[in-house]
Amino acid sequence: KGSEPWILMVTARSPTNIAVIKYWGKRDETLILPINDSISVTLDPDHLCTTTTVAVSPAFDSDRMWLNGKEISLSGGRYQSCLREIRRRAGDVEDEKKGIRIRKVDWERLRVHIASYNNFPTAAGLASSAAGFACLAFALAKLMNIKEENGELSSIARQGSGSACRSLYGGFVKWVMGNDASGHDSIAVQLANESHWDDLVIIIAAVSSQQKETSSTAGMRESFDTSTLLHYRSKVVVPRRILQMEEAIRNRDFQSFARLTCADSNQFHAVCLDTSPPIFYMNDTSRRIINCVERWNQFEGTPQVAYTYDAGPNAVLIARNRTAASLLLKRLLFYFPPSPDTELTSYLLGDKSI
Ligand code: 2P0
Repeated sequence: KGSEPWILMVTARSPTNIAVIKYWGKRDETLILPINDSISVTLDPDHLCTTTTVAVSPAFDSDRMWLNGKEISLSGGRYQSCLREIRRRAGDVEDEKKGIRIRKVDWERLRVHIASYNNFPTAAGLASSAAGFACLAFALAKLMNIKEENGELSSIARQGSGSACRSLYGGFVKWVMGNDASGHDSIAVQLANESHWDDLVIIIAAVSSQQKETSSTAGMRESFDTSTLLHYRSKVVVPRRILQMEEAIRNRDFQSFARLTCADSNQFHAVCLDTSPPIFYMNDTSRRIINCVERWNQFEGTPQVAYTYDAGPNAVLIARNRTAASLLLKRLLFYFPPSPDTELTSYLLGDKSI
């Protein structure tokens, strides 16, 4: 109003996701295009999520960002890609109450401020960039009045961090690798929403608070360059598994879901071992948890729990229902009594109590 500088803000929240068919390896590092499709489960937004506020004002003279209260540089290629792609699609914005009118062309000169918070402890070693870039793309798109069409937003989040594109949807999500060199068809699609299979209970066993030694970005580059298993996996194994996983999810077939989830996690870690020099993301505790789950599933005759591990030692355990989840928690607490370095947290897909 008048000559007073105005400010327009949007706040969004985005959960992280856990891949059950893993993404590992890029065919284009700048556009972040993967060498295979992947499938993930998006966690309940009440847990492991990022909250981001984006603001625009004529008083701002540069793009700036704060992460958990500390200013970080936006000069990296990934932030720049996201900001450029978002600005290119910006639309007209009008706020009658505040008397603000921003035209499409104005967005090129207007600067934004971004404040982002993760609600999960960094000590848990689960600080994923997935929730962060999904939230950033979503909040900026709302601020700049961008119409979401054909997964375009997921394609922008993807350019921040590959796995981020899957966090724009709830439930079960597939990141379609696409074929085009431009990356416009490398987008996320929802396979089933969060209520489709709400018996499942996700438990995260944080077994180490240490930071991983090899980042995902560097790790997958090294695997791409040196592991023959990775190329066999992406061409032969994953395409088949994707179809089987889609069917298992459609039919809520836990036996197939668990078999595929565990097999894919194990193959991903086998690829890491097949990389030169080898990458070790799991530790002894991770392997002991695998043993514990495998033995229990074998004893029951039918799988009760699936395990999956990302680029770190923490176990993500998916129980078939609440009964299996409470039995699992009891077992874990018995075999791995709490110590300052272990932490158990349960994340439910549907109901919020266990
Ligand atoms: C996944 N991970 O599908 C796989 C499984 C880790 C193991 O996506 O370089 O942080 O930013 O695209 O997305 C981690 O990789 O890597 C990851 P960039 P990102 O969830």
